[in-house]
Amino acid sequence: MFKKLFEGLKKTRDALSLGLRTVLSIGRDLDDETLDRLEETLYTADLGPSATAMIEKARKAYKLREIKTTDDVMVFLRKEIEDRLGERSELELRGVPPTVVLMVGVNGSGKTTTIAKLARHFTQQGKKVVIGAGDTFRAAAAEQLQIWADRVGATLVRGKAGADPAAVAFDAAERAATDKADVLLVDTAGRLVTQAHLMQELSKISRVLGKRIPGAPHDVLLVLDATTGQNAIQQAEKFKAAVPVTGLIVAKLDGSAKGGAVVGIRERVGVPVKFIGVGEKADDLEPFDPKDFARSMFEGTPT
Ligand SMILES: Nc1nc2c(ncn2[C@@H]2O[C@H](COP(=O)(O)OP(=O)(O)OP(=O)(O)O)[C@@H](O)[C@H]2O)c(=O)[nH]1
Ligand SMILES: [Mg+2]
Repeated sequence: MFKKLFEGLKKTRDALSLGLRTVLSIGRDLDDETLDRLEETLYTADLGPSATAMIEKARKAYKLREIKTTDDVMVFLRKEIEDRLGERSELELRGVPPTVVLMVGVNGSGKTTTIAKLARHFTQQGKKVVIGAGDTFRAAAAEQLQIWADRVGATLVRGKAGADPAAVAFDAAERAATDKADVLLVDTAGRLVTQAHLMQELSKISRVLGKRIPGAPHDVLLVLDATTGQNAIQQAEKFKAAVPVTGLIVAKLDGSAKGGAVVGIRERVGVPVKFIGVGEKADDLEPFDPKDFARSMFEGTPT
């Protein structure tokens, strides 16, 4: 399990490694210049403002002689990253099925692929999964999902091309309820955060689900593209204003050297990261583990 995360973070680790190795090769004793250099290095993996904040803290600890060596500072930074990422937070199914999960995000962030991965995650646990093809905007979207649904053993509920996505969501909720499914995963079309009417459409889909299944959607997952880096923070704020986002999924971590942005995103958005996507296949999804994440980023440095 840990291996996939480790491989997924390869580009990020590569971005960090030269700088970290240089710092660590300087010698045992820490100084201000080395801390500056570390800050720059963290920026190469898109840690952004979190890098500045962490180095500030490290500088204070250094002044107080709490950390003295380059080894100490690596341990310090890893712990900082872990703390900033928060506790591990899993996607849990409720006692009363179905648990309804609404997937939202900008165009191409990885929503549909992530639905397929989640469907597989649950069917493998013997759960009954219904998927709602709420992206009625692109004709190919339902086709893409049908192939995935067949492959992972989930039931797909789809509407006609151009149908009201909220109506499809309602039908899918109906089906999930009558079939006594454990999980309903609802896909939505990608949208720009500036498209006000499309952002409102998400609230409508959310409301309609709640009309058929009490408390639904129980989770609203925002899928972010890791290659977006720090900009994902603004995206998340806009989605949070439209729907009650309960978790983040950072997809395409494998294709990004900006994995460090996850730290800032988690901190600033204030919503836990539930999963990370580390590839295009159905099993390239991992529950997010802050400890493993920090460990993978800094692999090869003193512990
Ligand atoms: N490498 C990699 N590619 C991914 C990952 N997740 C999704 N992709 C790819 O990203 C592209 C877009 O994925 P989709 O799942 O269609 O994205 P979407 O958010 O549903 O897109 P729209 O519905 O058009 O908004 C596809 O080519 C996927 O194979 C991932 O974790 N890693
Ligand atoms: Mg899609």
